[in-house]
Amino acid sequence: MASTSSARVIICGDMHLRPHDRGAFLMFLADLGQRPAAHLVILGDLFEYWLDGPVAQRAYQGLFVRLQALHQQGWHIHLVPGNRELAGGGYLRTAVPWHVHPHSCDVHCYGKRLRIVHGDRLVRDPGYRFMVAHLKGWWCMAWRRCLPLSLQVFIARSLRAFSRRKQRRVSELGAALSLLDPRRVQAAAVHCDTLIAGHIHQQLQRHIRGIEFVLCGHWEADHGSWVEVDAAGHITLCKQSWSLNAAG
Ligand SMILES: [Mn+2]
Repeated sequence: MASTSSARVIICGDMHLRPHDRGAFLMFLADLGQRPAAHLVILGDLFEYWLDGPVAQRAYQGLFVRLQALHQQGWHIHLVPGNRELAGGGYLRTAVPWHVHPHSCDVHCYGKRLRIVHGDRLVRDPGYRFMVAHLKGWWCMAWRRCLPLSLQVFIARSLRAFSRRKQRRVSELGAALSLLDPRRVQAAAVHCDTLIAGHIHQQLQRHIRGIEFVLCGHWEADHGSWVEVDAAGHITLCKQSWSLNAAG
């Protein structure tokens, strides 16, 4: 679907970029540089996994340079960290001059109140919630800092592989959407009209318990989907493919 040049807010997430990735999302950022400056909200899982430190900062330099260029052109960049950025710290916060919103980012357009979240808190997944609580515990943070980086990378990759296997099983069953908990959607949308999320890797717009609910989709190497909001608060679901031969 064509994108509108009058967009005031562009929302995207679930890029799952690997170090030195130069696929569709980086080309998308280059395309944004040709458009009038607006707000870009990245709603998490920008990275396949993020281990806070100089190694990660160097590995994603190509991405950060593109985001930095947008910032210099007047774009306001926001990050709502996802579950892949659970280990994010000072290096992530300062990698780009972006606004980091720990849980959600609220946007007001012509009296319409939009809330942007990653979406991991909207699904029924007790195992995942236990893991998040565990990873965010101070003792786990301290323990992780004592491990050599190679071991941290091994653990992060193992968790990713486990999560991918689980995701594959769920999508084979066509059950990703059934994990959505309407009560959680309702609770997350208190005091807002529209809730925009990612995490489920689907793009849709529907009403759940009286709330306009939008899933913004995800990114692969050669294509991606996102959401645009214009000055009047109209929401457009967008998707596009890029030729990888054109990758710079
Ligand atoms: Mn996620």
